[in-house]
Amino acid sequence: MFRRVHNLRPRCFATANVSARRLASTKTLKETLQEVIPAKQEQFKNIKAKHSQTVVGDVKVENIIGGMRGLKAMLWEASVLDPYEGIRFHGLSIPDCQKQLPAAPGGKEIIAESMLWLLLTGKVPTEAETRQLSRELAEKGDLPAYIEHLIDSLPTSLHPMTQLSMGVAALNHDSVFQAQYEKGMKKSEYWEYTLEDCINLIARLPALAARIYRNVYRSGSDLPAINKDLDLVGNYSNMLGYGANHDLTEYLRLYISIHGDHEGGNASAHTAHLVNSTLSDPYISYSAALCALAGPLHGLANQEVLRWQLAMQKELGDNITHENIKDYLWKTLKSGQVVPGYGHGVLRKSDPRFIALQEFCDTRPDLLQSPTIQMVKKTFEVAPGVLMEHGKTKNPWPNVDATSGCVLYHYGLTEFKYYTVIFGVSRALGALTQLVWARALGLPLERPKSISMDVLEKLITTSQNP
Ligand code: CMX
Repeated sequence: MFRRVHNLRPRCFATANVSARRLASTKTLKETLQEVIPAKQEQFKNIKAKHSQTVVGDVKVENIIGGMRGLKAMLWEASVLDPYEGIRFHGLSIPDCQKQLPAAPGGKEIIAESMLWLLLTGKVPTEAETRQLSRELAEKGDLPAYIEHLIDSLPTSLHPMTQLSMGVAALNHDSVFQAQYEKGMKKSEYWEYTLEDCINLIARLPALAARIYRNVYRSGSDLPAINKDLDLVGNYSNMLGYGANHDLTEYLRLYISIHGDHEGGNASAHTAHLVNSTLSDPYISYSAALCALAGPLHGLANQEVLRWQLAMQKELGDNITHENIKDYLWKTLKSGQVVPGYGHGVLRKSDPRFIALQEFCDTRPDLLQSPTIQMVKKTFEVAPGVLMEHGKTKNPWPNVDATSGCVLYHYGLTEFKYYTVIFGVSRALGALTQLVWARALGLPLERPKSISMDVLEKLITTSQNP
């Protein structure tokens, strides 16, 4: 499945508790997984055998009626989200990843392949491993003809996210997991075929997403062929038609990498996990996840931020001051709408992904001059104060979507209905790789208990009068 190359460079393990360096020949992704899975299976077995009845938290009524916020009820190995510090991928913060994960040749930003490797194995890949994975993804990246026909037959007025979800679902025609399941594979083999499907899907997402873009916004113009020497996002940028813009390609690399995973409880990752727990294959599991991502409280927020910012720009004209942004924010809130790009289900500080993207802008003079980016900055200077005064949101600080789309807009990728599709290409890194772990650990069908309000009231009475 993967080609083996040899490399005697020292390589570090990323997991927080493993800082050892070792000398080793370069492994394939599957070989690396075969190495790390037994220890994790042992850890899981031990927890299950010794601690199944240990109480590690309690369930409050607010958890039941409040969308299960804060309820620790799901295993997810790739990342942990601290409300104040933000995301860590296998113990590495975003700045750690920016220092340690390989970039593209000639580039500086993290690439999807190195993040994918980290999320899946918990290890920082070597340069050679990263290039090897890039080549494998490029070799597997072409779309089957039936998918091209399907996508080309859709009305261009159909939302790009609906098209993406349909295309991903239809790719399950080639699911090896499904084929092997029908033949009667062993449970211990589930993860291997899940891995194969996940890698094939991640490889094909750029061509699928780019085809949707070309059909909807470029009259169905032809896509360039996949360049086997380029990384996944380099090819994606090329296929979208922006490959000549090095800065945009670098931005897409950074954005797609750091947006790849955000714990397991977010709506898209959780949906993939839930659907896959029924042993639906990774394609239809991720197709369902994309439907969750398409909601304005989740992934569609980056589209909504742009729409909101442009409406503000139109109304306020050239003379935008802190004072009139404040008035505009109040107008939004008083009309009963949310301020897109602000607030979060878990975070209680500015999102480090927002900070990383802002830092990217700070290194490019053209972005610093951009009226849209300047407005993001000015809004950031005012919005938290307004939201605090408004007093509803638990987190008045910006999330990643407060800025992500505005940079794309500046670089000429102005079709903001498409932005969530880019998020969909990105979120596959986390949501799909963790399906491999769910199957390797043999996690069961997910099936929480629901109760009615009458039952809840009885439970409340019993707990108040024990
Ligand atoms: N503007 C106005 N009101 C907001 C708000 C915002 N940005 N964020 C939260 N609130 C409101 C909620 O609507 C809720 O009001 P009600 O009590 O009337 O229902 C109240 O504040 C409490 O909400 P919360 O507990 O702080 O936030 P939730 O966990 O319920 O929701 C989120 C989180 C992201 C959906 C919410 O902050 C929001 O709607 N933000 C704007 C949309 C957005 O940017 N989404 C992208 C999230 C990033 C991602 O998907 O990764």
